[in-house]
Amino acid sequence: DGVEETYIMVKPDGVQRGLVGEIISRFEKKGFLLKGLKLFQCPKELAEEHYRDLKDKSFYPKLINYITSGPVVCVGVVASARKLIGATNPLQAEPGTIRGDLAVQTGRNVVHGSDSPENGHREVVDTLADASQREKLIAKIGGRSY
Ligand code: DAT
Ligand code: MG
Repeated sequence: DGVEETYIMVKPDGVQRGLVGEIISRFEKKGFLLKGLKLFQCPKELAEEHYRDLKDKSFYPKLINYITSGPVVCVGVVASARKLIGATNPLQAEPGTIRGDLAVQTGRNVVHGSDSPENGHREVVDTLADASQREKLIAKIGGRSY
């Protein structure tokens, strides 16, 4: 519909550290409209789909292990949200950003945010869609249901 959306995911370290409220609160206080929200155990097949562009990187197996290691919180927001999240390496992320304020390690950077409107829409649909859209995803990744 032409409205930009971003898929935010509080990663397993963020959930385990009790940062879900803090992170969602930043998007709410900024004024972004929440489109969807859920606690989710990411299946390996979906993690691989989500990070498919990184599959040749040396850290890819660790990344997949980490993202599937515990529940994540999926949030869809209507807005471009990368600036609030900050740089991939939390030591380089500006103070005031989520990663700049709350994290120190690239491999434990507490939150994901999609990098383009197209990926934002796709990632929201993949995790927060209604049941009929989920059926299409299951067919696409040829995996189990979740
Ligand atoms: P971002 O999450 O900022 O969009 P990305 O898409 O380049 O960053 O990478 C996805 C995730 O992969 C990132 O949040 C953490 C992990 N990652 C990226 N570069 C890494 C590195 N050099 N070492 C370890 N993990 C890395
Ligand atoms: Mg990325």
